[in-house]
Amino acid sequence: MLCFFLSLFSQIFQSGWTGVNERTFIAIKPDAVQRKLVGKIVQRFERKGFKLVALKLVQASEDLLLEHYWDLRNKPFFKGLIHYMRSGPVVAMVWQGLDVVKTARKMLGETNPAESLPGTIRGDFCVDVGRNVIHGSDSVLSAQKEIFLWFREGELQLWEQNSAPWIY
Ligand code: IDP
Ligand code: MG
Repeated sequence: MLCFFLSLFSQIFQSGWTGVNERTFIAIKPDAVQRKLVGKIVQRFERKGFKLVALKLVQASEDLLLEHYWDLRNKPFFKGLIHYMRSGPVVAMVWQGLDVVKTARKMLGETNPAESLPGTIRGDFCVDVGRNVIHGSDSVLSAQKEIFLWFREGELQLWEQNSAPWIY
């Protein structure tokens, strides 16, 4: 286990996934897809100035979700969470930019929409903690783990964002 984390740490720093190249994993959950919120949510990250590196619509398998939410396996809501996440397709994305992990979490709001300020995604688009429309990695390390879990190498696009000099 320790070896796994040490190797992830060294990968983060060797791969240059820091500074403006920092990446995070964002998933638009099945309720938001059903409620036609995909465009509005993607637009918030675009408008902020972050760079889209990967995007796909996926029906997540049980195995993938068990691994993704492994830390929560002993929570009373775990079974319901897996069921919710399997109830329809998810829009899986990777976004890149300066401090993107922390900033994206701020853009999402709190886990419970009732505690999320207006102006955040959960504050504006949902009311129930069990239907909170979006996932975002909570640290650079979990972002790295989640990106490897949800995407294959070739699915991440390397491209020049023309607006970068106007953002940085
Ligand atoms: P996060 O998504 O803000 O990081 P976590 O604590 O990692 O929050 O929980 C993962 C997901 O589990 C939440 O986004 C939410 O969908 C679900 N969840 C968390 N707490 C509860 C709860 O008390 N009841 C039902 N679902 C919950
Ligand atoms: Mg979490």
